[in-house]
Amino acid sequence: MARDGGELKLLGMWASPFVARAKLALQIKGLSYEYVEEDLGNKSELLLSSNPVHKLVPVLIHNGKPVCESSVIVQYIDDAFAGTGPSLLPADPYQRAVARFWAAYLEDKLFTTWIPVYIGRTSEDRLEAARQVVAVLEKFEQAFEECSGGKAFFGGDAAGLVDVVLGGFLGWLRASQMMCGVRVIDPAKTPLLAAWADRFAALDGVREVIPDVQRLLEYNKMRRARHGLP
Ligand SMILES: N[C@@H](CCC(=O)N[C@@H](CS)C(=O)NCC(=O)O)C(=O)O
Repeated sequence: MARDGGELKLLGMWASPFVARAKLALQIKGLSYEYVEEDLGNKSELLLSSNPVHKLVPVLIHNGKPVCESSVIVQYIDDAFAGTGPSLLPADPYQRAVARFWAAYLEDKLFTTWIPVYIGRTSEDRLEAARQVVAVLEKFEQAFEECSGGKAFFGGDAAGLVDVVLGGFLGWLRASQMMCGVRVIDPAKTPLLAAWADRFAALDGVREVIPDVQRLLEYNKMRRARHGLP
């Protein structure tokens, strides 16, 4: 039950950075919800009927109505529960636009550059992908410096949309070091983001939401073996 008495159900899969994003938004807003783990090899009827277009997790179901796409879900949570917990988006329209721009940057650049770290065939492919992830984060580090204005989070004193979007990836970014030998959130290259990562993970209930690195590594090994990757 959410605090407004409405029912919230999240369809997810534990290793998904997109699902982690939705969980983080719910956690930061202080909303309780029913979590349903999906078997993506055998999707439930509820998932297929709730997200008939993409058939992907996460799906948030609020009072029986489905909301799909993780970034849309995060913004929906903020709108639908505007009076509950901290706001994930700034009130000022320009600052909202800036937050949405950087959330979209992370969405477009980070995931696409990171994917070959996960499924690259050779260790060189994986290494090169990790170097590109570092470049994406270096660019983001500059934005973080400007937008946070020296405060703890991208959104200022409290975590917001951009923090949640990056935070959803944190488990996998931390796992990259063991996957390909490159520390992608490197205190030497992106010191502000390295400090941010520790601060973000220390927020109430956040550590429990970010998937465990060891479990992610085992999952990646299993997926690679299943796809005949070395
Ligand atoms: N753009 C989507 C991506 C969601 C996504 O890719 N979900 C994956 C799990 S990480 C999924 O459901 N995969 C199932 C499939 O590909 O059939 C979002 O942000 O919600």
